[in-house]
Amino acid sequence: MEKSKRTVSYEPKELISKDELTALQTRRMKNTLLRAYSFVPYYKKKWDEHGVHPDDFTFLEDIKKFPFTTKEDLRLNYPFGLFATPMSDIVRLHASSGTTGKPTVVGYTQNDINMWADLVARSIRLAGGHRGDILHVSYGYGLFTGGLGAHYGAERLGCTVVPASGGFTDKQVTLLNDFNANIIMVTPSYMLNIIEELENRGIDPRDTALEIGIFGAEPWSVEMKNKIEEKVGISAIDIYGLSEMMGPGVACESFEDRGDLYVWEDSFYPEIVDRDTFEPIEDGQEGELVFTTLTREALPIIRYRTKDLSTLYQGDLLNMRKMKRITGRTDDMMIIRGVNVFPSQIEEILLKIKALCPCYQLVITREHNMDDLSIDIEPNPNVNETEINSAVKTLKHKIKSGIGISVKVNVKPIGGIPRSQGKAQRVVDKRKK
Ligand code: DLL
Repeated sequence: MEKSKRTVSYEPKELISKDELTALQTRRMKNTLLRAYSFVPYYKKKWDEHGVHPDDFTFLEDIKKFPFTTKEDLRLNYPFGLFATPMSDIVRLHASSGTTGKPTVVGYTQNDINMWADLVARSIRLAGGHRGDILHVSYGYGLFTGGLGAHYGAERLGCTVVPASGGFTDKQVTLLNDFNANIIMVTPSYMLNIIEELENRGIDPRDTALEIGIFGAEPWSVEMKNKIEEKVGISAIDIYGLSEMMGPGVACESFEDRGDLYVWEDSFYPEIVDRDTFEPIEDGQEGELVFTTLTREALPIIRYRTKDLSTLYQGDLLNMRKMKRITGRTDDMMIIRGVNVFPSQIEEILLKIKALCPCYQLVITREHNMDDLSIDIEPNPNVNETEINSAVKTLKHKIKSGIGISVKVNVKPIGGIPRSQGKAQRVVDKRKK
């Protein structure tokens, strides 16, 4: 199917009116609160201490009376303490490995798995996918929700799924070529490795059958998106999700209304709160995304603080609101000599410099109580020394004038920066010893 001929079809559930949506969300939210209070002792205790009860909820804005849930709450209840169903009803477990401490464990009933598959199928459809597409999944299969989440959703839509998982990039390229997949689901950073491997084999990525890439699981700048679209000749669609809500498919960009993502508000109620005070803020302003599950049976989560920074607003296509592409996470922010810097700001500048390869790492060090940021970069192949020196100069200058910090730049040999097979590690913090 040619890219230009793709159309998106919608199901009645997605075309719900604003009033119907509000009524549905209110009903589902009430059930979720009752479920959490009745079946999860941790919520009961916390809300009793806080002086709130599900009876205090009548309208959607009443959700603001309830306390937030954080990753710490999940850790404290490791592994199954927040489950609202007996283990005999849990058919699947996933876990996300944090950088410190215990992983957070999430559980699903059969209904949860079905709902998840429906929402991922809906996301792939919104991204332009159809029954009959050959869909290559390079998100990792296993405890990470990416692989199996994408897999079940793609099958639900009726795609032919290639469950490649992450890694073995040479094999991925062979499969992509031989099976003629027209959709790929993968992290944007791993897509860069696949592109590199194709090029190493002398294959122009534009000559593959790929038409659509559905990328997520990590922050990626608009520049990265443009670069992938240009190099592969595909539509690079953004998909968002987190294990605490279910996995991929909480929100997705539309093929027909490009830029930003529609939130599946009939299943997840989004709020934005001030990143410092945690006070709720109006649509249209940036802050931390907070979600409440509306249909989860096994793991109802109320007002989960994601640490992801975004803005909610009403799009044109659906009555469910849109969220802006994630600009960063509150815990991603680096403070370099008093200046707040997000890795995405550096990526935006770096990717505009043609002589540099899009793989990079930011290294933070501390000397004499002062933090320093250096950027490890690789040049593109076939770039000469003069061009590299000029690219380094441009990079330093643009970061100084755009962000206001001085950085060191280390040019590594080609292949010198570790390639990701899933989520890329963009920041190496050498201060933590
Ligand atoms: O990354 C689920 C997922 C898999 C989403 C595949 C999309 C595709 P976790 O491992 O729990 O779940 O990590 C969730 O990843 O809070 C964000 O910080 C980040 N993230 C996910 N999608 C995006 C995106 C999966 N599209 C955390 N843009 C989230 C930016 C994203 N960041």
